[in-house]
Amino acid sequence: MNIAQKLIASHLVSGNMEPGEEIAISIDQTLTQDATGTMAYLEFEAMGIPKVKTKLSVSYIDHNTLQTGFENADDHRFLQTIAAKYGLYFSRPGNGICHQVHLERFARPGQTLLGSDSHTPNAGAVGMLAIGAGGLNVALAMAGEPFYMVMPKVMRVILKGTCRTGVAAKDIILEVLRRLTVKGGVGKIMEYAGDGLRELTVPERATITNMGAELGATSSIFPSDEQTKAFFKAQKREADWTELLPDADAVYDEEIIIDLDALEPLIAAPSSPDNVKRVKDVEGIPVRQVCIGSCVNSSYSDLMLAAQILRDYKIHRDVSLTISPGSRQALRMITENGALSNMIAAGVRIMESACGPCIGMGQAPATGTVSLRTFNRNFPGRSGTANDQVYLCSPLTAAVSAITGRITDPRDFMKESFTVTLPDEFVIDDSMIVPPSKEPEKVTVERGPNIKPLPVRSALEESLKAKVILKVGDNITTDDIMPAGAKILPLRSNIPAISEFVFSKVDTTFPGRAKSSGSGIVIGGINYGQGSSREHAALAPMYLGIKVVLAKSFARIHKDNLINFGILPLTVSPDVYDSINQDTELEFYSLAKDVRESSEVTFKNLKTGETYKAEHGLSERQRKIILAGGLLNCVKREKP
Ligand code: MIC
Ligand code: SF4
Repeated sequence: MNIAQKLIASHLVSGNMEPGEEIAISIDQTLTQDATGTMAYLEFEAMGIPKVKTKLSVSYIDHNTLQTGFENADDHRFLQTIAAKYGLYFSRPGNGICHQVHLERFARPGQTLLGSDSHTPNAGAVGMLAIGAGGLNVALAMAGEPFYMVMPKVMRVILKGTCRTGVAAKDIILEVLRRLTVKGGVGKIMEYAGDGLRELTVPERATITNMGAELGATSSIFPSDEQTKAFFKAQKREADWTELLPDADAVYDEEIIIDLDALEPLIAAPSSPDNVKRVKDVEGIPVRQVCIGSCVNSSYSDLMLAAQILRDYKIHRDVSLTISPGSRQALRMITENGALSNMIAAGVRIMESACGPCIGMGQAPATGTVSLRTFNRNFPGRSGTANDQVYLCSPLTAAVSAITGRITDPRDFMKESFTVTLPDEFVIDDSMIVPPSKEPEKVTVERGPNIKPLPVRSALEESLKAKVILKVGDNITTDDIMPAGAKILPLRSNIPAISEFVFSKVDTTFPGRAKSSGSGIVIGGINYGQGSSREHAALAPMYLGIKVVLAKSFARIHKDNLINFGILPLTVSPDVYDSINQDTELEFYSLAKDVRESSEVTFKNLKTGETYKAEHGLSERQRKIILAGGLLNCVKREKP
């Protein structure tokens, strides 16, 4: 078996491990972050379970740390008290980004992790099967329920050789994205192998597994080997380490080979992580902002790479360079070894250890200017500026370009080769991780006015007549459906308020039109709902009356979220897509019956009289959820 199969087999609760079949696996650990966590814990509370049933569950605060009003602070209090009451560890604001801290302090080879954030596969860097999911799925895992998913194919990515000077781990994953695109990983686990792994440290591996999310992959995983052991030793967690390797005769469904010796510095141009070019091809473009950080490139090693380049230089006068350390551990280490001081001397702006600019929490770039970021996503407008031009690159390319003021190939700039070796010992200080209360019955959950109850949908209609409220194209992201950023993100615990922003970057009239129609439909192209795990991209449209989403294909997490909140995802052919327009009225005359009894749903275009068929492809379990109007209704109904 390969590593992915070993991990699935050792956690399999039901189903056959045949690619495409629905399986269920047990979950050892969960993580949530604040922007998805408030809903996840409201959902968990609704299940009426006194204590989490996982081996370990951690609640992090890292997204909503810009407290411009009471909302985020209210959420923090709610999350801290709920963690204390229900048996969770709580990582306080300022302690770092969930994926970085989890890797450092909690991830374990051989275990499973479910996180309400799409970059949860970051922990795959240490041989953990780590999967991103909607908050409700994470809530169920905390309640001891298994996680259901389609058995993925396993793609072996063989890394050969060693990266040359100026080439970093980020360039490896950008190369994978260049070859496979943002939908190339859908239904797959990416498993890394080859002699190139020998030199690749855990933080570098995490850059690669983290951005597997941009491929649409279910997860990404590395073996747990000597490099992993060295990382655990340096984190003073040697006892948590176990070896995990593929069998010598392991079989894979697909395979690609990357020759690291031949790899060049790469960059994802606006506005998609798969719009990958050679840095050389875009060299010279003036840059006004450079941001180093986000969960993909904010480790101690990433910051040290940048610090070594910036030493003895000043940042170009037209460039604003920010750094957001991924964790307090990383921040303390660069503080104690003097690297931070060098960076301050060079002119960096220091942000807190949090997601920050990656999710538009400050640092929106100036109009019409280029922002170079070490982040993982450059979806349109995500930075907070309309028509933004965000490029994604390695910390090397970012630091060098901050000095020159133009996109620069680090190989032309670096006089010497900089390598950052894994420290023998990381600074260990878990004082900002609060353990669960020993007297949970005495803890009162604090609920400020920003915490609003969860809306629920009624059972699926027997028949439905509804208008298409919006028609969109391919690769629509959840940032398009439910934007984030400093203004909208604080409303994550308040569905009525946040629903006013659904599709606001695409069509500001959407919420009003959907609400006044009472029932509505959205139609999209390929890979609908790619990107984040935010269930608000399903919950808020459901609140506005959206009942069905028609698309040529769906991204995994978003499809699950739609089902969880009772919106029926239907796959349509390109012909059907072409013949349906915005405002077309459709009639589903036997909707519930079709879902119950067939794998297809029949519906009619009331304008042209044409009749169509669309696949729902739902498993027995998913049919029940849709018919009940969502997963919470099922869970409640099953309770005695
Ligand atoms: C993201 O990077 O888009 C986020 C913000 O971390 C999301 C989660 C969210 O929307 O809260 C993700 O990646 O799942
Ligand atoms: Fe935070 Fe950005 Fe990572 Fe999402 S991708 S978890 S917003 S740092």
